[in-house]
Amino acid sequence: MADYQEFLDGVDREAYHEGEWRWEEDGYTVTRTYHYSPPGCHTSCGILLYTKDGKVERVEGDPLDPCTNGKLCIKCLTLDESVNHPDRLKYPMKRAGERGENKWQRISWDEAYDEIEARVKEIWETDGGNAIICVHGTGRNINWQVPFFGQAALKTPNISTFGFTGFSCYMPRICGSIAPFGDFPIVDASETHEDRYSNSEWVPPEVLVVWGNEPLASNADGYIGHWLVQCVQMGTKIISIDPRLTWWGARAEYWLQIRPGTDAALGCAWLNVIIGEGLYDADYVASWCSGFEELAESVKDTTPEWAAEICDLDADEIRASARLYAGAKPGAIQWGLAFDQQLSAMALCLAGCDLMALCGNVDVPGGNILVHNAFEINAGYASGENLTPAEWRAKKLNNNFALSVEGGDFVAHASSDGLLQAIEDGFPYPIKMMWIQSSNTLSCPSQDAPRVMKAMQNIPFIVNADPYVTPTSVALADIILPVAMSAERNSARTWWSPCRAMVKAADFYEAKSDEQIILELGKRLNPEVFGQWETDIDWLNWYLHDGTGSFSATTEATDQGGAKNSGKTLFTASWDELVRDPSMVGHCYDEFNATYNKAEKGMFRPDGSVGYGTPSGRLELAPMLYQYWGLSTTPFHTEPPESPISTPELMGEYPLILTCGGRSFEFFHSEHRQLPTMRELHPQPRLLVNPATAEKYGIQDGQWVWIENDHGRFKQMAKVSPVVNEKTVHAEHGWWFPETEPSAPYLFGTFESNPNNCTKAFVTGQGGVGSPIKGMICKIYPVREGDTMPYQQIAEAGNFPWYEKVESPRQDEIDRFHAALDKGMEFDVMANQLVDPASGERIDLKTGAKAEA
Ligand SMILES: Nc1nc2c(c(=O)[nH]1)N[C@H]1C(S)=C(S)[C@@H](COP(=O)(O)OP(=O)(O)OC[C@H]3O[C@@H](n4cnc5c(=O)[nH]c(N)nc54)[C@H](O)[C@@H]3O)O[C@H]1N2
Ligand SMILES: Nc1nc2c(c(=O)[nH]1)N[C@H]1C(S)=C(S)[C@@H](COP(=O)(O)OP(=O)(O)OC[C@H]3O[C@@H](n4cnc5c(=O)[nH]c(N)nc54)[C@H](O)[C@@H]3O)O[C@H]1N2
Ligand code: SF4
Ligand SMILES: [Mo]
Repeated sequence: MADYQEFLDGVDREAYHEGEWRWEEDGYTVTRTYHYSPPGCHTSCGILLYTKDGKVERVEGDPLDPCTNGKLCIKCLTLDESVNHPDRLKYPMKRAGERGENKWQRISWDEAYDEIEARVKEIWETDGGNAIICVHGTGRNINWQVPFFGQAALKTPNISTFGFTGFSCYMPRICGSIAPFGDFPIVDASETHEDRYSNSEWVPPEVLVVWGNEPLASNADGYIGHWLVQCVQMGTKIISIDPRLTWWGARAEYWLQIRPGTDAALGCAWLNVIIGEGLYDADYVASWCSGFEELAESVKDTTPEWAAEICDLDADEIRASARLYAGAKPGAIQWGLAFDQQLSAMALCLAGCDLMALCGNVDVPGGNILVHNAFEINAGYASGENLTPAEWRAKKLNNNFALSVEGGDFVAHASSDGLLQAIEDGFPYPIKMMWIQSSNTLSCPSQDAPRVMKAMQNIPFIVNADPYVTPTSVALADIILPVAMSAERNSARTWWSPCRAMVKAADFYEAKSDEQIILELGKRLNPEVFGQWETDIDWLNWYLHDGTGSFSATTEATDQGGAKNSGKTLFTASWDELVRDPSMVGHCYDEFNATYNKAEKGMFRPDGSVGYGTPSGRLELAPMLYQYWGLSTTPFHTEPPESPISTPELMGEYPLILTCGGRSFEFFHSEHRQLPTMRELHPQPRLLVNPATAEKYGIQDGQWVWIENDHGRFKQMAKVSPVVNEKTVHAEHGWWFPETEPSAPYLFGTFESNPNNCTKAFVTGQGGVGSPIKGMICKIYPVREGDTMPYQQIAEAGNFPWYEKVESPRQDEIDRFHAALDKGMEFDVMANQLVDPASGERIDLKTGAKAEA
């Protein structure tokens, strides 16, 4: 497809019913729409759904869709398998036995709603809305819906991806770019233009740095990987920074096989070369950036030789690759999850932004463009904030409550560690209910999964809304609600551009869409707000036209720096028109995102003045917001907590570096494990092991091996391959085995292959952000008959024999809290003081000293 015009000319537009959203063909009804979760994905691609009698029978890519040009991944091509699967949850169910027994009784939606309504209202009376935790997973099609529900209906500020220490997905990159840039950068592969690769202003990046991301398998964060393949076909050169050889590394000018968890050192070294050799765009920096002196001073000693030692790279390659990026006009950086899953998260994100800014690659064609959600349709964490009563909102369990970090509350989510602490210790107050919508908490996001399961057993009431029965449901839920999949759902979304609509083409038993469930329950819990909307489509129209608030996950960032909280969207058509109008048929591009050099045009600042959406109006190489948040204002490297450098004494026992979670084409996190096609292609979890390492430890290709650290162990099947080096192994995440025993303690084998037996809660980087998921150490050895399996071990002893619990960094305060409560004192959460109800005397929890009210 390198010649895009040739591709377009080759498509028979009439045969594909251009301008039509639905037609009849060979006995099928064909619906032109977009896929978005469930089943999960971060993006949404143009599909043609072939249905018969309300059932999906076939799916094709839509070649007339400008976002994707008819290309689909295997997950969408086999959508019929996931939507029609017999394991799907068909009716609302209530637990009939003990938790874990997998005994359920079918109930009606009304019965389910009655019970949920009664429990929520009781908690409001006794403990306040803050005693409810509202849980969502990654950026599926619930991003704006579930937070709004949590705030406006459950009336809680405690909304988060529970279990996921350090906000270690995307939040670091969002906060880390909002601070220096005021907006979020993505690589310009022409995706904001409807005429795509033939757009007259657009050019492909000259050099693309693919860094801690595998865009082809992950299509992560609203970004589709094959856009970048098209760029490569048009001449873009690649630098791959990845411990694993990927499609990108195999085609790269430089493949930097970095030691996991050390990227910030490499970032500092690139900055050192680019500043030291004068390779940056001096005019641009003088006109548009601030903080250059401070940055230059901070990286003057972080030489390639210094970084080579830390990163296990060659100094000359570091230097040469830095020169290649700096010399490119334009250069672009495609960053990924590895940025968030290390202790250096915030510093590394800043290094990435500093590189983009220094080289003049921000908001230029083929560089890193700064984007908003199309038409400023920005409902998100802020959209329902004011609907939570202020007293409960103030009790959000952010890092101030939870951790020892100073700097506090700059991420919109509640802190997972704060929540874990509240559940485990009742500190600063007990948790009474958990609402889970779109997360398989036990199998996927929870760091230290066995600990999290044990903690969740303390929560009196748990509801899980999911299309499938999951290990989390069986182990912990009291009510489970069947969720409609995307082919059964009316919805709309913007994650960047264009705005897209999903339209219902099928039905599945009593499953309801996320929007319907939220609306129906919302009407019971907060009729004043949810009573405005009669149907899901009314609510979608609100989203398209009025659903304001900020996309940004940072409350502070949007108050301080961003220009995104515009208060009104610019979209004027109705949801119905978006779906049906021949000029749109499901998508609509906006002007803001298609415009380059927006700072010159006064498009970032609320008052229309020239500049970026930062406090100073400049690209802040040493951001003021970092200072305000209590973070270092220049990039620096933090060594992983366990590594050859931090803990040489442990390397005898755990000689290998462990990274995990690289995405595969077949699965989205813990999803898709039921599907025959996926399991045929990818039957078991794979541990990548270098041939020399395999030989050293007596491991054969295809053999089950234990991966073990000082915390726990899990087993995966060795895939002996040279794509990782001798020192490193790479494990997969999200595995459970729907074909196996559901009930406890086995729980579909959710602990057997879970790398999160080995990850830890309460271990975070600066600001309480980032955790070292992608940079651990381990040993590997073959699984032998008679070995104790993780599920047995966890059932019998709660965790592994050599398990070391990481306590909260504020354990002394928790102990003081409990001692005081035992003596009949009360806790004033907002003042962080213990109060003697008889005398009125107050003690500061932090210091233990007497305090004033
Ligand atoms: N070791 C390790 N652990 C990791 C990672 C890693 O790299 N390594 N990655 C982490 C990352 S980045 C993230 S974001 C988390 C993700 O964690 P989660 O987002 O919690 O992912 P899942 O466990 O797949 O849970 C999703 C559940 O939601 C259901 N679902 C899918 N779509 C929808 C929908 O539209 N509506 C509703 N109601 N339900 C839906 C699915 O059936 C599934 O059961 O995992 C983290 N865990
Ligand atoms: N098919 C599929 N797509 C998905 C998901 C899924 O589960 N399945 N999950 C979604 C979610 S929530 C997310 S966050 C994204 C994540 O998607 P990506 O951002 O692409 O992240 P990963 O696939 O975890 O890892 C990307 C690359 O980082 C490399 N890597 C590992 N450790 C390090 C390190 O320390 N430094 C560097 N530089 N590289 C390292 C891995 O080898 C891998 O090739 O994908 C989203 N899309
Ligand atoms: S990126 Fe792949 S899985 Fe996601 S919507 Fe597009 S085709 Fe489907
Ligand atoms: Mo993620």
